[in-house]
Amino acid sequence: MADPAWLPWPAEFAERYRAAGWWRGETFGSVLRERAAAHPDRIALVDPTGGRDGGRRTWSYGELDVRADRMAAGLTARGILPGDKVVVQLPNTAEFFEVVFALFRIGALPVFALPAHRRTEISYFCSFTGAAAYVIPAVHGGHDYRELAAAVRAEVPGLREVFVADADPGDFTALAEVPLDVPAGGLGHAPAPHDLAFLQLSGGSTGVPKLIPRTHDDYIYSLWGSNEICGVDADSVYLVALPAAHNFPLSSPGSLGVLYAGGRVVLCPQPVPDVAFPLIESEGVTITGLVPPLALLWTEAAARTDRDLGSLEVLLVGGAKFSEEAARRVRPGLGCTLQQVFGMAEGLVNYTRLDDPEEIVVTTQGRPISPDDEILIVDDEDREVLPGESGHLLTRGPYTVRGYWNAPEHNARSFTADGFYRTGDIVRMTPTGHLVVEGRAKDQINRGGEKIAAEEVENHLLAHPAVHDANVVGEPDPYLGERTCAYVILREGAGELRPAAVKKFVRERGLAAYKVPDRVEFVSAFPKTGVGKVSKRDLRTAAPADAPALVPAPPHQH
Ligand code: OOB
Repeated sequence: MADPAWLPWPAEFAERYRAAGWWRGETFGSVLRERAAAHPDRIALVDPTGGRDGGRRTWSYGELDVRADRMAAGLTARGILPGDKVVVQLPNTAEFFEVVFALFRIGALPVFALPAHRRTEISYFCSFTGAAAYVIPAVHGGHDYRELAAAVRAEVPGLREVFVADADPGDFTALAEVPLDVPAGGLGHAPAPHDLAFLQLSGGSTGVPKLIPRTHDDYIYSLWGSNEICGVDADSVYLVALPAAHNFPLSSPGSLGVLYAGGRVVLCPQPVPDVAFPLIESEGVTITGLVPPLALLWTEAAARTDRDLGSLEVLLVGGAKFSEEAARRVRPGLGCTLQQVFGMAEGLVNYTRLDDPEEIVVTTQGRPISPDDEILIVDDEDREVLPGESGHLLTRGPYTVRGYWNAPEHNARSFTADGFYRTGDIVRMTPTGHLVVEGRAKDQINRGGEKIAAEEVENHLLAHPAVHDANVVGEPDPYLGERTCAYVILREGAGELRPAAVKKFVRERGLAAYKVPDRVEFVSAFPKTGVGKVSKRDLRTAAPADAPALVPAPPHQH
């Protein structure tokens, strides 16, 4: 069923990708069915804290398959139909997979929210997609999602159902009450391989996040393509350390890649060494993926741990630039092979290969999955740069989308007329064909892998009655790589305002905590470019103490 808000690949490209064998004509629902038939008793999921007594729980492929069917039947009975959108905000628990595979079976589209998202983001996802339902934990990480759901419900009356993956659902429906026997004759509809499977979130550089429409065909290609490159097979044990819904731990090769291969997925409730290392030891984890700050933390902690990490063969690091020095420490520290991964939820994923020389592994961000990934590196006028020079990365290919969901204006800016995605990344290509990420042209802060659109935070700052103008930029941080600094000009006569009050204001607007500026600096003017626009580049390089371009604010404003 074609979604009118989605731009599919032009027919000649779709035919080419099918003929090349990249698109195999499978759906997530059919893949799970086949794996369950082939090896019903093999363990698919290990949820170390998900049991009734808070202990370890495992689901075999057969059990996951039956659960997905029953959940699909129950959701259908509650009016979730093919093409409906369902915002899924679940932590790293087995229920995440039960719900998501049930939606895949129905042909309803999960919209993948992160546990960190709050009222503003979730209300936007629900209203923008016209979501039929929203799925939450009761409490996670000290946050009560039922309160969040109540606030979202009040803002988005069209949201019909809230399901709570917990015994104590409050005013909503417990997920455990949903499953039903599948009616004779099945669910009545099975999605086609070229149909949309879900909407993924974009890191974004605009005022509101954009949604990325992915099909069964294209996403499944990125899974098995990743599996081949990362050596994932039925013996692989993948630890989901990052939030399960993020594209990296979901598909590079991630939980879905490992399930495709018939391997085992272990869910890690928190990505810290104290939680992850015992799981690596007890579950025999062979592969996992981390953002650079966590990779650093793990490498340091490995030197002091009593845990045996010997089963770990591959550590994937990506989401943000991994420094060469840190990359060099991975093998000696953790005793495993490093693979750098430079990917994006819009599609293109690059990996260093397992047999690449060490120098390439520590100094590049890899090369694309597919021979059909087209890479262009261009200057500001879209002309290709000379080989080895750096420029804007544009890409097109069998698992890179042709447009955001329901966003024609953004699409005109983010995609070229012939369908290349403008990644916003500045890269160069080495003679070996590997990409090195040199910087970013998009107005985004990459805070240790978490993406923050400057404009989104600026809009919230501008809503403060005392704020005249605001600019948000990234500044170097030794641990996160980058952190956010908000430069704020106060209104004349606004009186006193402290940085902490500005942060509190942003938090109370209902934004994810990682978007709250790390630092707030009051100024009386912004540095300008030659043509009189605010120069974010000068703001970025303006260290607080020696900022010649910045006129210090009058003392009463500090
Ligand atoms: C991953 O996906 P997103 O959508 O959260 O973010 C994509 C952006 C890229 O355009 C780039 O700016 C940055 O994140 N990025 C990297 C990087 N990996 C991602 N920048 C430098 N070095 C890297 N290794 O972040 C994502 C998706 C799939 C796999 C891995 C990461």
